[in-house]
Amino acid sequence: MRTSFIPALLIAALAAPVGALAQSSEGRDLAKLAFRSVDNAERGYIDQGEFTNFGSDVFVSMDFDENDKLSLDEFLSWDFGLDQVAEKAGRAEAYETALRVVFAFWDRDGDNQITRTEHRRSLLADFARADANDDAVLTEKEFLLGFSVNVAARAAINPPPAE
Ligand SMILES: [Ca+2]
Ligand SMILES: [Ca+2]
Ligand SMILES: [Ca+2]
Repeated sequence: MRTSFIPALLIAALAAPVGALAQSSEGRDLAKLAFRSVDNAERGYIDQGEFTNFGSDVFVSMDFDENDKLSLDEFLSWDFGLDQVAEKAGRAEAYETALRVVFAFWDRDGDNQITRTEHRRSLLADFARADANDDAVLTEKEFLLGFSVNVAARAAINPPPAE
């Protein structure tokens, strides 16, 4: 099914640039596929409409009980596709912690539910933050480096060396 398949690709791509998949051509292919999935108009960049439309698909696929809110359980039990990568790297716990951080970040009023409005606002804020050169579109690089879910998952699975 499209809505559950694409997010798995999206998250699988997160590790591709610097993570456990970095050495494999499979990882690079996944990264390209994920970006193209969001890049609906196939222009080589993502605009805000594509980004929020994609986010809305993801929201629906996560909202298991269809109450228009995401609980932490729904958020954590959703198959991000990176679970196995984290497991292999011995980072399953850090990965789950990263997902909890993203959940808390998006749950703006702290009531342990992410509403559609909170989700949409968070994605818009993420889009603005990821758009490093402020040209209102995200390149593949901006998307992978700047989107909060990507950043959190990458940090969990492939943490930067301690200083
Ligand atoms: Ca729900
Ligand atoms: Ca909330
Ligand atoms: Ca940009």
